[in-house]
Amino acid sequence: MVVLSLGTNLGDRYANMILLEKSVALLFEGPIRKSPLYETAPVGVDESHHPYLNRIVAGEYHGSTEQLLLETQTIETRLGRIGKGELAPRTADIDILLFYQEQIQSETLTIPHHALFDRHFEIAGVQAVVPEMKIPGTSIRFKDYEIPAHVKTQEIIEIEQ
Ligand code: PH2
Ligand code: MG
Ligand code: MG
Repeated sequence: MVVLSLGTNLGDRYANMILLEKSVALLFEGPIRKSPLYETAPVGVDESHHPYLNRIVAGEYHGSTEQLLLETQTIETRLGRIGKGELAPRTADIDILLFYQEQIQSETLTIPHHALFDRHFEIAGVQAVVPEMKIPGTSIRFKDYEIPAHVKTQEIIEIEQ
């Protein structure tokens, strides 16, 4: 399974999220698994930024990690993301959280995502969509991973299924 985080904190966030979901569904082979829709405080950025809508999705992908990165960046650009600033508010943000059991540290990619275990919505969303998946490099399943207390304090609101 490949697991992505979809995010938006600018403009019509609900419309942006629907477009993100539709675009990503075309990348995956077969059915797509979706977490609840979360509203989350921006993490790692200026606190004045708008809250994000985030949803974690999973599916099968038959290309390479680099191909997936290019395809997700193309979707971000098409949905109006301006520039590549990691910390800027954005209409469309797609982060690659997991790519099967791969562990990658390259110039362009860090997989699992560098903040996966530090962001409450990311880890909760992964547990919702791929509970049986093993944390890469370990024999621990995500459903058995206990989220540390300091991460759980980040507020996430479940808006809808
Ligand atoms: N993405 C970031 C930085 N901060 N905060 C939230 N809540 N959601 C995000 O998707 C997010 C973020 C960079 O990709
Ligand atoms: Mg993000
Ligand atoms: Mg991002």
